[in-house]
Amino acid sequence: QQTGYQAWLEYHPIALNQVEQYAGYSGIVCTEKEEAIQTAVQELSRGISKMLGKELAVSGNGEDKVVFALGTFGGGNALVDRTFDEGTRSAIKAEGFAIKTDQASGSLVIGASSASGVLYGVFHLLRLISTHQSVNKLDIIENPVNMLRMINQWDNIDGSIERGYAGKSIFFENNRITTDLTRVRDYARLLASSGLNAISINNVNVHHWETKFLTEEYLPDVARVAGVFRSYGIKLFLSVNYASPLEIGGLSTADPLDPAVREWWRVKAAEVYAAIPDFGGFLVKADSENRPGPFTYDRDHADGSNMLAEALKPYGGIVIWRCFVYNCKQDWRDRATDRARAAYDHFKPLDGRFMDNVILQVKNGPMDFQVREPVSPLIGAMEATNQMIEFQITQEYTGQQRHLCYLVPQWKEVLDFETYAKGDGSSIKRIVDGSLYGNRFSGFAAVSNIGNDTNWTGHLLAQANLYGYGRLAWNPELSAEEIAEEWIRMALGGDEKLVSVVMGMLMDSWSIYEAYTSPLGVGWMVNPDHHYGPNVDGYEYSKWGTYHFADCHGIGVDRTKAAGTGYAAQYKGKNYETYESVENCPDELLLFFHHVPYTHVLHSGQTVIQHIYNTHFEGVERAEQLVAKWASLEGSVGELVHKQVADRLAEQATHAQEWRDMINTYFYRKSGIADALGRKIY
Ligand code: GCW
Repeated sequence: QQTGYQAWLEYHPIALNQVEQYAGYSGIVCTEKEEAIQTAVQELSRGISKMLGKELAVSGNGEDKVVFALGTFGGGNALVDRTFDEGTRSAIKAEGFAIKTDQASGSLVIGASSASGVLYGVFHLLRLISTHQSVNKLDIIENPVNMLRMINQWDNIDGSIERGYAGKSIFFENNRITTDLTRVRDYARLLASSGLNAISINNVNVHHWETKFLTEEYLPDVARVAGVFRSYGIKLFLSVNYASPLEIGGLSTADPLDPAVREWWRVKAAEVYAAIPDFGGFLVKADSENRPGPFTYDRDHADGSNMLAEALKPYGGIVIWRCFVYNCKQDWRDRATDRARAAYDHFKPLDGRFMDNVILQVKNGPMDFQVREPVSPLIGAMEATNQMIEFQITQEYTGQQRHLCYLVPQWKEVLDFETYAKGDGSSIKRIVDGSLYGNRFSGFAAVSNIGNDTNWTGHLLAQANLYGYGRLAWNPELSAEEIAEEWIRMALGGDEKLVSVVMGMLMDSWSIYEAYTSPLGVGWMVNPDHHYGPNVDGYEYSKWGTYHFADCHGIGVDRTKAAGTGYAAQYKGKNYETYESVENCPDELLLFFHHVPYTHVLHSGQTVIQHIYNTHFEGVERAEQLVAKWASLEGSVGELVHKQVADRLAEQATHAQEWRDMINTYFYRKSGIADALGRKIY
């Protein structure tokens, strides 16, 4: 009975009429012993055995047979060396691969310049087979577009997960690192198979016990975890506490310019690398939401991050420094402070001061992973600084994996956004892949959405977000539909009706969620703290003020340069002009940039108030249609899986009504304007 545990590596058996094309394959040829290559061999045999029902022998030679051959160029596999010419070899970068069908023998040959490249090649081939594509005439060259393709776990040592919606941590329990790492290994498979190559395993909010990960009390266990990820070509990072020298070092300061502090970090780095020679580096949340940082010592983020970077540099390590820095105690009377401005205001002036092994990690939007935000204007604004983008796979503000929300279309919009940072052709994806400014380091990071729930993500369909994130990090040109289709076929099976129904559900889901939650880009309107469910004024009247300024006259935040906080002026050229102008600002972001009366007419032709009513009524109807669509699939997916998703969708439809009713009644009572269509508003 399918449970979802295998996720997209379910490897459904291939139908008999399709198996024929594989009938001749008699073995796997591999000559190399390197760990990730051995992993690749195991993965290939496992996938083939499940899909084709045959066990393949592994040998070092198979020139006269029809085989799967794999290896690095010049690594001793004659088939690999014979198959790929000089041109192909030089086109393959560090983690890339080539796959070719050898026309003479029919053998399938995977070649790469590194062991992890071979592993990615194997997963690619398995993906082709499991999505029923022909392998008769393959001639593929693939290189990952982004250098760092990273996952951030927000897991705590007590087993809880900050913003986790799929059970407890698979890494930690009872204040120790888990002793049985089987599940961690299965997670590593999922990550590598979607193309990811880096992971930080603990929460960016580093508390008391996690601070000790850098000590001998925990380091050997951390090293064991690193070993598991290593076998899948994934580098391990740790989130570190900026105040470590105070908390575990016995020093009286963490001042980044203090020689004793610098020395402390140098020694620490040496200890970490002695335990984990290929350690990735540190991820740091500093001076953010009450976490310690260089501000305490009147130093800035360049001072703080460079100190760590200097310690890691001899080992090739990097510092990933988060830009989620803002004043979380803004007073409602203070209309000049604007959280949206904060990252840019803090970091832009520091451009050019960061060491070349520091990367700034910037959230995709200026606020915090709302269903709709503009793209962060900081991305691309620092030409002399390495940057990477941070997405949130875990659905903190997008339904917490109780609601369906396929996020790949949202991420695609962000990646395709034209910043004009260096004139035309300066899209976000070209900044974060390092090509626009020729950065030394760059890439993607995202907050994971998994826990120890059997199906990993709670809502089974939320697996598509984890998978999709990896695929996009590998190649941002893939479309949201292509990615969805791959996931559906691999995880659920290839029945055509199933594929088209689930595809429709996934592709509509973001817009449905947006429809019944906060309108027109204004965001928030959730319950403070846990962030689930509607509460229009929750943050309006909280200490962590994040405002929409709705009153009886209108709603929205004036972020114009002319009359508001000036945030719009952080954008370049045409973007600034578009957002600054109430006429040109796109509807979906109107209330993010402007405060308007409820009677303001949108580009859609509707007034703001009528738009709110319409989208909320329609949003619920559309959520109800999701239930019906999934119901039509009964029998075409396993019973357990069907029921699990059906339950979540039913809950979503009910909860969407609560959203609709709360939002509609709020705005009806504020505005005094009735629904033009006379529907029931409480
Ligand atoms: O999204 C917010 C979350 C916090 C989180 C913070 C961050 C890890 O509500 O839980 O803390 O952002 O990104 O640092």
